[in-house]
Amino acid sequence: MDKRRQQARENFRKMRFGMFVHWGIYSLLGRGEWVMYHEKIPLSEYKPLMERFNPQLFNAEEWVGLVQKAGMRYITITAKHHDGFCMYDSELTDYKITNTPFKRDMLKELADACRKAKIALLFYYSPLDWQHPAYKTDWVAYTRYWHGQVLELVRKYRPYGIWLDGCWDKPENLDETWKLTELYHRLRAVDPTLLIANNHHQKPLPDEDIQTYEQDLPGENKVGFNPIPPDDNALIESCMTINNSWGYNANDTQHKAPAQLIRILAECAGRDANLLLNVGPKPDGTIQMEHQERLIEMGGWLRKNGKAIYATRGRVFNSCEWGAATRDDKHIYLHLWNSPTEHLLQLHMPMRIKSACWLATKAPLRYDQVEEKLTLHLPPTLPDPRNSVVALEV
Ligand code: FHN
Repeated sequence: MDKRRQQARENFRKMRFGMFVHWGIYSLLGRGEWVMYHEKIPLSEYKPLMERFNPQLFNAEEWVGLVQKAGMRYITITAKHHDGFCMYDSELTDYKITNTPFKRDMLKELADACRKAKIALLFYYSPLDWQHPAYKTDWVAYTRYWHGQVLELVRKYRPYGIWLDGCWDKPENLDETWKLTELYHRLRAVDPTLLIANNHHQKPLPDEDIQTYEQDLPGENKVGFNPIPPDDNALIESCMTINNSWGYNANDTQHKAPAQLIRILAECAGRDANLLLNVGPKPDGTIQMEHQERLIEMGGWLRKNGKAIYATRGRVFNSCEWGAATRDDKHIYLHLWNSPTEHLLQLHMPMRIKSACWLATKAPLRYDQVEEKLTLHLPPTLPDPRNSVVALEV
């Protein structure tokens, strides 16, 4: 593997936390990104939505500022979702944002803001396309179209990676059907460092870098479409929504509590995975306050505990009923939110512990270690009920 791509993979793993953005003309209807399909809206009624799309409050610098406040290190944004509408100035279609009243190339503005702030930017692209006539009638022509769009995205905007989603629509003989290996080689001829994710829910192909889990922790399959166990040769990333919707849904008020989101981040890191946490911007270009507030609270927690998340590795213990665990060269970090009874946490610890403290305050913590048996004496209530991190120096 190209050494620059290997380095890009390592850096991506260290980022640990990214913002997923699902944004398109569907946001005008406020009922999620599948509204055209679920409500059987004919193309003749759906496509004219573009004539109303004018998100005058969109400000790429503000979005990047929120990402930084949240402690996120990258953004993965929909360049084109299943509806086929392009949120960038594509040369291959007129069905695009620069042909709306907004006129501006949103993806270019975001790419410029990310470059300035050193935030990595990846593009979600849906090979599944509900509007393109060739999708159903001329597979060779459609393959040329969608491959051409992914190539133009990489050539024009130089993203950190590409995140494909929709090949599950034709799952048989995946690589041959979608000509994935051919596309990946062409993409890497443009940019040898490019990372590739493909949310196809099958075993990762050799040239794919990121194995994705959707609304599930890695290795779990609670929602039923993440059956493949984590691949040791792949980067692992879980993508999750804050409520239950990817695209803006005005009626979805089931927003996860900040504590739950902080724990999900720790559980992903504990499984050696990144968390890609989603927002669905409104048709005016702003991100709903309930999501901004949660992200800012996560950023506050990360400012005190980020050492236990960024640049750490997971898979420290086989199970962590009390929370999660991560590690770096000199520490094991225990993420605690389910305090054991009697407030004594007993662990099998083959390494000699040199010290134990609360990461956020550096206050020491009493412990005993007899050979490989470590006992931590926890207080009756944990200092941070959302997730209290103990740093064990090894
Ligand atoms: O159909 C898409 C859905 O709209 C959304 O983009 C998620 C995000 O991972 N992926 C697909 C559902 O599996």
